[in-house]
Amino acid sequence: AERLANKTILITGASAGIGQATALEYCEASNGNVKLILLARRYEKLEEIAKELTSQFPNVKVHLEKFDVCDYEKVETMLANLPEEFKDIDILINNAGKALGVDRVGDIKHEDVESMFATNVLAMINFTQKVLPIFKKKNSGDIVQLGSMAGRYSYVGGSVYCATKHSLRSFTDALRMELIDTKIRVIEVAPGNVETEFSMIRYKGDSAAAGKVYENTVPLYADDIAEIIVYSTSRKENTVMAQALVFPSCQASPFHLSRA
Ligand code: 8X3
Repeated sequence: AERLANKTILITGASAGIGQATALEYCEASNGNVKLILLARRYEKLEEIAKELTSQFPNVKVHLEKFDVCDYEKVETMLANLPEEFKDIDILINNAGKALGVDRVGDIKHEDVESMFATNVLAMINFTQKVLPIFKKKNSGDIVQLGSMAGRYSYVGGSVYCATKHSLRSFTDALRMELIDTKIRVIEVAPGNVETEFSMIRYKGDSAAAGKVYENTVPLYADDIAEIIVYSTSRKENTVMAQALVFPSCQASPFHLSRA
């Protein structure tokens, strides 16, 4: 808790799922002694979340931004215009991401290809580049990248999504090497099946198909990944949890899933 005290944490995709759970987990781990910058397109959701967090943790400071991470050119201004006490970011959580469809190559809509690469890759790179100067200036800071087992394996129907998460992993590994002479930590957390809105979005609202992903399993939940994220950013300064591949106990790869 002491290591997190008074940290400023920026979370993209904070309106639901892992992003939302991570905001709560930072509050719990620090007893509300953190400053949260929460970004999402759905501002009303952010307002609900902020209300809950501040009622539970009266001393937490929360700043909300209605923000589409794909508005690349707006990131610099957003960071520059943060209220003074939120400007000095300590932890960046590149959480916003999505899969769209399970179509095979030849049938994938180009707009889905663009949307996945825009969010999972280009926005992630852009945020990293725009926040990095803040970290370099003080020679500290944590960058947490939401990878996926899809960045370790490829599977049928996931060509583009898997390519985005492999891209994230390559970018992240190179960045860690580039920062070897600094105290900036680069952390990749790569989940397997986590039950969030993820599958509803992948299956474009087909709740039967989305539900099948987790059927007869105990999947991970958003708060399980949030725990790992908070853990990874509260290690001693000499410790970098470079990569964490995290499965539910019934899973060992996209191809090994036990349905009881
Ligand atoms: C989420 C897990 O199954 O789409 O990144 O690879 S999966």
